[in-house]
Amino acid sequence: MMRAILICLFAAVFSASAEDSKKGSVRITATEPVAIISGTRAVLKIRGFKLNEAPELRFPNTPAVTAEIKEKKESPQPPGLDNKTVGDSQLLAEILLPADFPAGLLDYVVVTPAGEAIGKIKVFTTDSSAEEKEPNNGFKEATKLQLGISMIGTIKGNKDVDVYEFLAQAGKKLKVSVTCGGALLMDAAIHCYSADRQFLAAADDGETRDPVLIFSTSVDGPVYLCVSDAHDIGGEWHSYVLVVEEVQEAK
Ligand SMILES: [Ca+2]
Ligand SMILES: [Ca+2]
Repeated sequence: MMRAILICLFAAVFSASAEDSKKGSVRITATEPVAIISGTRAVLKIRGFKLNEAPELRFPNTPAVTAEIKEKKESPQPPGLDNKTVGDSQLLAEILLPADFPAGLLDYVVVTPAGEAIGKIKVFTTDSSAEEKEPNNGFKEATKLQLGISMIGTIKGNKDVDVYEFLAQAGKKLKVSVTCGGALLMDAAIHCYSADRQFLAAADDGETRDPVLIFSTSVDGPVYLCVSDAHDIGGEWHSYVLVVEEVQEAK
């Protein structure tokens, strides 16, 4: 009798945990790149759990956007990270975004036999975004940055640093933010320097591992921003968006 009860209990627990694992394990951990551009045929990689079983990627709120899954596979283990945390599978899809698609967030759903995973990807227009220009590892090679324009960059390899230059006005409060495609895989940090290469400010983690820095300069002139990974790790899951905006003071 006792044996039968134990067997029943074991079967119930096993069945519940198998069901939980089936339901709860579809998850997105990162996209690469971190943003896509309207009017382009974008190649988007999505990383997570159970994504290599996905037959479909769809856009529930935007039927004009179409996608074709080109590749599904198990993800290689990134250096210094554990696939149990950062996701062990990925898919690659080609996405066609209409030219008049507005900047904002695009909702998407990865459909798998084990359930659905819901995600959002940033969409920029060509005139609201720019791309970093390598080489940009030093002050002399800095990529020029304009306030309010979203700069898409990548920490391409270990110890890569991306340096940007923009013109600041004395006393104007500025907000610098870096958003990664997957903060589990990339731990972005910002360091900020004056025209004469003096350290001004730095940020590593904000509300998440993505940094936000608010500061102002005492003189007009160029300011340098260095974006890096806090652990000096770079690679294929390390794209980010950098934006510098003026903070509007409350009246
Ligand atoms: Ca660089
Ligand atoms: Ca960070």
